[in-house]
Amino acid sequence: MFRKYLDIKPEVAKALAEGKAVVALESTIISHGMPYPQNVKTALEVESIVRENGAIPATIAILGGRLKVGLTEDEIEYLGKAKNVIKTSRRDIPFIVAKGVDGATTVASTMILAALAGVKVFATGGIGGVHRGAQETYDVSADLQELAQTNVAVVCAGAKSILDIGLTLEYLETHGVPVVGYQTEELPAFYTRKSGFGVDYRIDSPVELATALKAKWDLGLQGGMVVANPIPEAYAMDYDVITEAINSAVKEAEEKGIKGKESTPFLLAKVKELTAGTSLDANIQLVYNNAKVAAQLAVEYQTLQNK
Ligand code: PSU
Ligand code: MN
Repeated sequence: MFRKYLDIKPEVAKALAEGKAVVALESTIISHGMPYPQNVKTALEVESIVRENGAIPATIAILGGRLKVGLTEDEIEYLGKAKNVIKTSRRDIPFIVAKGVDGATTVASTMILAALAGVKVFATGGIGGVHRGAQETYDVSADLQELAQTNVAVVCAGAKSILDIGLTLEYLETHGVPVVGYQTEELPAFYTRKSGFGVDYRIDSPVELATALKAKWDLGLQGGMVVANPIPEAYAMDYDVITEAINSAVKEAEEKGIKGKESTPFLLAKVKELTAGTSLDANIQLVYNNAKVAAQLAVEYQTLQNK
């Protein structure tokens, strides 16, 4: 039934049919997470890195109401420039399809489309989570509920401290979502390698990660996995600089009454502005690093599956 809504890029369809590794990539990071032209440049470079590490990239979005698993270079360029692309999470998908318009997929909706196509591994920058002050606002990203129910592993650089990282971890624990540290015992906080919070398990190699993922799904344990991969040391930001920028961004969002789906994009843009763009460089580098680990994981997972 769902197939009539779905356009899988031929190269991706072929890889899936042949049991080759595929890595899903999201598009909200392109449309709402980074400015043009860095967004397009990064998205294309991420695809190359996935290829260099032995997997086929599938950037995911909704274009003209069609669910696209795998975009062409022109489509990525279009998404990066377009002004009217709608940030699309789980609840939005049916309406973007029904109206036949363009939607950039968040972590939640990218997981949904990846799962429909049979893609198991996904690389991004950071996931959404429980926002600071959520005790009052109830602002909890739909990404977390998606991780609880959809079978896709998400390689990210941890959670940004625009969020309440402690509450985000509690939420994931309640919903049975494993939070794995890739070569780290501490959960990274996106721009920095440290957050002050531990991970559930430290895993040091892609094959070990793949083995755990396969066991999870073979056992029918529904849901995803957060693979938290720290930003490379050379690109990590100064803890005090980024903390101050984030605190002032959160304060400004509160004062301006920014709510709902606008909240995350507002905070991301504000932090970038306050750090004179150095956070954008860090953001780009950590996404590259996640693409590499995701491709390696996808290759090992596929090797186990094909045995
Ligand atoms: N965090 C980032 N960069 C991003 C996002 C989050 O560091 O681009 C995007 C992702 O697409 C994520 C979404 O899924 O924001 C979460 O939005 P919300 O909090 O409204 O669910
Ligand atoms: Mn929200």
